[in-house]
Amino acid sequence: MGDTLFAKIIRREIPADIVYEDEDVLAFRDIHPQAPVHVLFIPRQPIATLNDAAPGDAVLLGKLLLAAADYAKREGFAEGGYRTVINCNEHGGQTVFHLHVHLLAGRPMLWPPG
Ligand code: D5M
Repeated sequence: MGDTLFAKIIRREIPADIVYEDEDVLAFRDIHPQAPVHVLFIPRQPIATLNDAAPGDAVLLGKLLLAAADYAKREGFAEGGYRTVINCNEHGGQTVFHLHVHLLAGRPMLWPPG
């Protein structure tokens, strides 16, 4: 359990372009960017999907979102806007089963998403 691609990035077993980290959260650039800015925010603690998050993970989930918003402010695109996404399971388009928040920015986003 927990031995996904992202667990390997946390353990520095595979390289990643890490842009932020603290005791709970790691953030790195998506290898297949869907926008000029595409960063993934992941908890160090492995949670497979949003379905697997428990009430005790509430603070951790909040930290992921706050880390994304702080990054947007630091990088200067918060006012212009951005999108955060958590894909869950097959219909959500999830491919890596270590919960992650996508932060996308640098172009106008369409709605509804595909
Ligand atoms: O998003 C999983 C995302 O993970 C997808 O946008 C590609 C990205 N990805 C896959 N492998 C890597 C590595 N090695 N580095 C950085 N980003 C990666 P999902 O929501 O599960 O579809």
